[in-house]
Amino acid sequence: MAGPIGLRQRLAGRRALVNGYCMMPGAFSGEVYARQGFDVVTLDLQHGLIEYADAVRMLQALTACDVVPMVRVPWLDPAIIMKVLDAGALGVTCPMIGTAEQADRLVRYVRYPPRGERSLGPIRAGLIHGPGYAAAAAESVSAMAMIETAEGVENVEAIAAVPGLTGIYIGPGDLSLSLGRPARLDAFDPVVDRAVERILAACRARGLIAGIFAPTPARADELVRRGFTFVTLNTDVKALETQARQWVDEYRTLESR
Ligand code: 3PY
Ligand code: MG
Repeated sequence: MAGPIGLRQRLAGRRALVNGYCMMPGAFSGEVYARQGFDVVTLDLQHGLIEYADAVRMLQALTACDVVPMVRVPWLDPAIIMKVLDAGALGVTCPMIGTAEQADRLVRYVRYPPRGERSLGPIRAGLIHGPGYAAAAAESVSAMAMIETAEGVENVEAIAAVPGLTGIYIGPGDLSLSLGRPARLDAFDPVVDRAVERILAACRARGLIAGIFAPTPARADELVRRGFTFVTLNTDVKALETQARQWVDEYRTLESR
């Protein structure tokens, strides 16, 4: 029996995966967002307003949608990583990975023995992804390490060499701040750009998924043409904010004629 469709399976034959970030708690808002054509939807438990119980309901909603469900965990903490995987997330993105030792811990929390130390009990994951879930987990469940500090950049080649890592995801905001540069997401400062290039090269050398956040579709396209294979198109909050503001402004203009 074929295993679940995780990031690698979804990427096969495509140039890049388009990811949507959910910051808002709510099964319905998550479902609406997940039905807009994204390949992947990531529930953000780091900066988003989503708690674990919200995440479970949102993962239930995502099961009815054609997306790979991912979670950005708040930190490198085995408890929350294992809980969201047991609840059905097909991978985690972990912020602020700075060393190969931290990347190795991430992989160990995501992978079952012998490679890792994930505890066996995929209570919802087994139910929805099928009886072969645990056997297929090494292929279908992703471990994405976020590199977003100067330390992470310095160690990126060693991080990329950690066996069992699926990919690296760049947080350009934190990375810019850590490098002492303004956090610009639309066009990188040259120092940030060099760091981004080094991370991309390390991913390419190891055949890892290379992910990054993009504030606009044009920027996402630029980054994919540069070689990224996973691109986040802003967030659900920004989508709501932008569209609502545009409608109101448009109406005010019409009203004032
Ligand atoms: C950052 O830009 O720091 C991020 O974490 C984006 O997801
Ligand atoms: Mg960040």
